[in-house]
Amino acid sequence: RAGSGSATPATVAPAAAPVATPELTVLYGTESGNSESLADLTVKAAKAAGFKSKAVNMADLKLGKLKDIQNLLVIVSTWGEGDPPETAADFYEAFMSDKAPKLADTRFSVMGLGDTSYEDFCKMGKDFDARLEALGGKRIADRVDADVDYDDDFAKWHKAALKALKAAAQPAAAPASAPASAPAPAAQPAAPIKYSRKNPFPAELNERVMLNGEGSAKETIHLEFSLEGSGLEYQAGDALAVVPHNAEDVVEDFIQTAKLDAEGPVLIKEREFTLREALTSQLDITSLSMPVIKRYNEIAKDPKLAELLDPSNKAELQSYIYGREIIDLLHEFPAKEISADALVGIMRKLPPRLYSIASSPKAHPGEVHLTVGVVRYDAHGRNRKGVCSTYLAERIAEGEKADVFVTPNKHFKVPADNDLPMIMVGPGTGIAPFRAFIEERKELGAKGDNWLFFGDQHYLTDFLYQTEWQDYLADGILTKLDLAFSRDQKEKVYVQDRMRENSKELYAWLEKGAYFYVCGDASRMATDVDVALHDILQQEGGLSEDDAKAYVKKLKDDKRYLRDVY
Ligand code: 2AM
Repeated sequence: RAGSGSATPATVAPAAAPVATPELTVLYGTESGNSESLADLTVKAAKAAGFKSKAVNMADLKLGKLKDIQNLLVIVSTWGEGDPPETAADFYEAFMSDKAPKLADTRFSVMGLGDTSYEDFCKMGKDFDARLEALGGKRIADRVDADVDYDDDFAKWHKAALKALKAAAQPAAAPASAPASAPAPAAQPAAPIKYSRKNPFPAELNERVMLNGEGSAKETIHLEFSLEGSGLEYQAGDALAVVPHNAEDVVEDFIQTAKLDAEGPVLIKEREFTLREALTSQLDITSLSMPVIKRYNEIAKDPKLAELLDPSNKAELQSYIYGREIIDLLHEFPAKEISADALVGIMRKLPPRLYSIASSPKAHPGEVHLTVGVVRYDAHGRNRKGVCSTYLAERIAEGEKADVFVTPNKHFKVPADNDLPMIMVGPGTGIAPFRAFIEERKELGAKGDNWLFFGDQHYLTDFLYQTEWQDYLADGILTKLDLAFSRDQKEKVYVQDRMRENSKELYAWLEKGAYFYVCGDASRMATDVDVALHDILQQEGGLSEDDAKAYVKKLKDDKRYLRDVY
């Protein structure tokens, strides 16, 4: 009887010659954690397909080790204007330089993550792919450049890449014990946790508070959501993704401009919606990008647009896109005839927006808080609204729900050692994670010193969470608070000016092992703060320019210089 333990097999199969389990490395460069979680899924699928596999962060890989990797999958995201993720910047630089080793034995495939609304879409993926080939690597599956809605691309890519690697890694003459006809084990990503990117949690809005005083030019709101019953967990330093809806008036305007029936049916991934529903909750109806214009003009066939899309007119196209949205395209280049389905087909899925969490779960169990700057401006003769920030400001009421999920930010955390000092630079909404950090340290009973640099336009109206900071200061949890209100005097004063004024002490804190955190505007503030940091090291540490750079590099390598910038 089959299954009977006492049965002696009539024949004993000869032990098959041991076949070494092939190894596979999934190398990732991540900023908000998406590449990292896809790398983890790829590793699971690789293991299921018979590989010995691990995920490696670019931040942790020595360049010289690259040549020892035979089977390599790379997942890397692109940030801002074609930049690598913060944690991958050093690796990227070295990899693109002539220090990179020859890769004669490496089989590879690359998946790039990006955002089609940026000009240098998926530049990192493209660079890694081209460089791996130039160094002698063998591409076993085509690169994929994925937009914010990357799930389907990822599924296709990792299945194709694993299949190709499997075929290449397996000796042509398969051992008798593994008949050639046996199907390879299907690559299966891990079972998803209940609430996730794919299945966001409807979180109830408990409270919304306007943080700016009357007369402020800013509109910054504090939001408290309930995570009760979600099973969702987060840590201070993580981000919350919010899946917004478009504004009703923007949707109506869109439908009228396109001269379509709001109640007519459209299909999106085989699901039927009315056009109004699709434009409200499913599609990115605002972000204008080259791919959107291209797809639109396949229908509109406007010669002026065709001209603009010509590669020789790249600069003109960029300047056309600047400050415009899809509705401008519909107005300025009306299509003679466009069906609802065709129009829907030019747009991408409405992407979630990430916000740095402003609370510690230890201080607010079952809740998550956000600090959101509401975006409104005029451009090209129309009022524009930031999709998600105005959704949070005016389209959900207290007691209503918004779809959310947590995206971890593994490195942006309070120091593991409770005694080490923290220096936090967070002007504007950059304050958010530092409110979480201080709450976290208070709950932990951490004794390390804490120093906050905060700035905004005016003391009277824009001192976000003023009373909380003053209480922390009185309690001694906050050791030092330096404020830069840029528009309260004739000359602008910024956080980096306050850093320079305190250069001696700042240097002393760093020498004592302080962590240095920056959150907020990436394009100018974070760059200027970085320059100030280098200057302070030269001035107070007596370091040369190169030594100051090396000091900063060491801070980064030790994960003591951490940025969450956007
Ligand atoms: P400003 O708008 O008055 O110039 C938060 O938005 C604060 O950051 C504001 O006080 C803003 O000042 C300031 N800010 C603007 N540019 C900055 C920069 N390059 N470095 C630091 N802070 C900056």
